[in-house]
Amino acid sequence: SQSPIDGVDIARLSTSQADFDRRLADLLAWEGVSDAELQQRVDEILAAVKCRGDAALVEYSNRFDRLKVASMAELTLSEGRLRQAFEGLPAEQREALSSAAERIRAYHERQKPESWHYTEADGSVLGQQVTPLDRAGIYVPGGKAAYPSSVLMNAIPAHVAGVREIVMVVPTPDGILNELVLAAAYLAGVDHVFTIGGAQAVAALAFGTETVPRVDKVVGPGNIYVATAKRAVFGQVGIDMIAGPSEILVVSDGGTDPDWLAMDLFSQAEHDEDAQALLVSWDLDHLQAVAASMARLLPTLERAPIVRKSLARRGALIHCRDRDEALALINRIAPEHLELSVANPEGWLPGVRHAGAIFMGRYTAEALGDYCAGPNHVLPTSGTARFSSPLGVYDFQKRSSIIHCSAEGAEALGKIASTLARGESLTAHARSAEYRLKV
Ligand code: HSO
Ligand code: ZN
Repeated sequence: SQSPIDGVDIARLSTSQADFDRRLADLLAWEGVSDAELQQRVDEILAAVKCRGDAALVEYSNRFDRLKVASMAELTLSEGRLRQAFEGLPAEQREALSSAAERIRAYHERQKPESWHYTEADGSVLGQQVTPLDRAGIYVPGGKAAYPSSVLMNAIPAHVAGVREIVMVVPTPDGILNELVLAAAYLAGVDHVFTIGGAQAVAALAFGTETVPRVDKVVGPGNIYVATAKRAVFGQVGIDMIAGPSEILVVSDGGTDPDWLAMDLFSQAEHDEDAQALLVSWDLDHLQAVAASMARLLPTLERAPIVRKSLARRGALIHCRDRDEALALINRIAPEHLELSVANPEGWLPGVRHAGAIFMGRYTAEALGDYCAGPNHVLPTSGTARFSSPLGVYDFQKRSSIIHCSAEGAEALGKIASTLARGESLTAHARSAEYRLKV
């Protein structure tokens, strides 16, 4: 049921088709595989950086990024260099980046969780203290995948969380620096920037070297080497998610301009040949109208070849019976981005259980959220919105439990603890609790 006659090669599905469930499952399937050979190469790189530090970083950077540097000093950017990048931007870019940063900061300020405590009748105090990580490492991909907006989205929540030191790594293939990326690092409050990348950069952040400070958590997207390295160092350090290709699910009631929706779908499809753009509607004529818009607009895109592939590989126009069936599809797909292009999006919200970010109404293009609305654009992909959340301030903090017993409290708890401890045959535990009993 592909219809290249319409000029756009994209799957047409209908929930009434007998094989709909299987076809949808095939479309959604995504595995970021790394084979045994790749795993082994990554392990070698991690081991080399762990034992030879800076020397290994210099060698790998020369080899993989085609550089000719002699020491880590040449792979270190000063704060002055970041400021210079910011000040050197054309005014329009500088202002856009600054307003985006301000809005992202304001949104994340609201996310800050409070420490809390309560006092019991006997004067004992119980609570939870929230503290930031000491150091966070941010991986920024190089080359064409380098997104300044992602620098803001990763570094600002860390900064708002109160992280003391933010270390950024970004590869510079052939020595090419991205000025917008450096400017974003300057705005977001990044403390150190090293122009290294790949598995070796993840290793440097996780283990530390003579020059690169060891961090407590590594965040940020990367290619398959970076993802494999992040998986491997997890446990020694924290990591964020391992992100899959970008996805969008648009649900339309038929009342939005088809050209707008076509471009919304393209906006995610242009990220990647494996990106996923899905449109769901119960209005068949509307689906047809969006398909016609897509056919007309696709040739006008800069990244038409990528969009074409992504739509043919993983895109779909899905016809469903009604609003309830659309909601069921949303929750089954658990999309990274959900656009509710409908008349009364608030009415839908209580029914949406799984989605990374929800874009409400006809005017909220997903692209606004990618850059500047305020919420984070680092979101759970590949159905992981079932159990995880957008990157946020909470990812750069942890919680400590607080227990402060009064003499009376120690008495009451001591009896319970000693009984349970004796039940576990842990008598030192029992006696430690009993010492504090008055009788
Ligand atoms: N849509 C991407 C983020 C992004 N878009 C960056 C443009 N630049 C996250 O899924
Ligand atoms: Zn995007």
